[in-house]
Amino acid sequence: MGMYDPKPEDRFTFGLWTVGNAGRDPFGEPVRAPISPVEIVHLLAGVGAYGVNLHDNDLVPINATPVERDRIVADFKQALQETGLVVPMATTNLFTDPVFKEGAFTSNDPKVRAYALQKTLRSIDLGVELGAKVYVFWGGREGVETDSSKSPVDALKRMRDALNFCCEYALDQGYDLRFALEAKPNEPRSDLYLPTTGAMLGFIATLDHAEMVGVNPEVAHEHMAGLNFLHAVAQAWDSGKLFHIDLNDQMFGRYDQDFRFGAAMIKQAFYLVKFLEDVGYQGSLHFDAHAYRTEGPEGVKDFARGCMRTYLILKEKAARFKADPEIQALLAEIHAEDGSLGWLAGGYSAEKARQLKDQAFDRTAIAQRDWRYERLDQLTVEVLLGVR
Ligand code: GCO
Ligand code: MN
Ligand code: MN
Repeated sequence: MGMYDPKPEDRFTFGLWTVGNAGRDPFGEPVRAPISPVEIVHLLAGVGAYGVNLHDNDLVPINATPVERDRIVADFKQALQETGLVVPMATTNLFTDPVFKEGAFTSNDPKVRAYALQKTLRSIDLGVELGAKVYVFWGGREGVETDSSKSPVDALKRMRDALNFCCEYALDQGYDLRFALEAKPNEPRSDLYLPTTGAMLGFIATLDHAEMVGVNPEVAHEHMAGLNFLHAVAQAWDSGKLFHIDLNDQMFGRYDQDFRFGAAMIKQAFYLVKFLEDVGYQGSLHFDAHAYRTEGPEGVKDFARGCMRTYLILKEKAARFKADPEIQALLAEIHAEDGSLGWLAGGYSAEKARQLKDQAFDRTAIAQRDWRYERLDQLTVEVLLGVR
């Protein structure tokens, strides 16, 4: 077994919709034959993944009868049993069917809102039946093309009502389930509500059961908005809200690319992996991406293996960064403190405020400091390029 081969303890997961993606895009028809959920489970087990996640309709078609549903779920469970794969996360498709063209929880039509809620409750039941401990809410079509159609305050209120209802439902059923909200700035709507992870964190504080709701940040979504993904993840972590993560890659300012993890912005991917490993994030490492449209069945496996392998390589690079004497010496210098301002630590007091106002600072001398970040960054790049 190679050192970059995935193991179950790495907690790598893929959605049915990721390796199952048939390559349809706004300009072209599917290029790959459909793969059944049972086949996907075997494919994922073959490449060394730990788990598989799903939308309700990735597994059970929207028109399935209860009898068909039970048969499909039984076959799927059998595939899980045969392979040892688990289902750590589930979610609802509230975006594909035309009924959701104007939104789901935030739709102006109360029938659509109620149907979206019904679909979600059923999908929560399915997820729990399959063993999911995290339930993701991605808005999908919760947004607008024209703000003349809807008040954004009403949209937030409707979203809040729906999530409060779902929280109460899960508690009422005695489910061991936490919710993770996933932000995206645009696509498929022009503007989606709650467009960033930071916006989601602010919104969660307004929910009745904020303690059971966290976030599911996605690399591509923060990058689409031109934001630093690491900083979003760090804020979620700091708030105790990093319940799940969607790994993929995306250039700033482009269409929604969903590239293989590490395919586009390797340095950002490195800092992210380093952070997750440093803080000891224990949730799933979920790849929400798909193979290039040029690929057939072998390319899909190359894609899935590549996501996991790149993560493990970057994890090893992070260890190398930590063990590099020159990098560590520079960091020790950068973070050194002489302790002379130790009295200011530990929060406010009237005495400290008085003392601080009297303190003399030699601004010009302080400003002389040379931080050596050019050297530090070059050393980091050299670790990444494999010459250190
Ligand atoms: C996207 C989203 C979705 C969600 C998925 C799970 O850009 O389409 O990332 O893939 O993650 O619906 O909630
Ligand atoms: Mn996405
Ligand atoms: Mn996602």
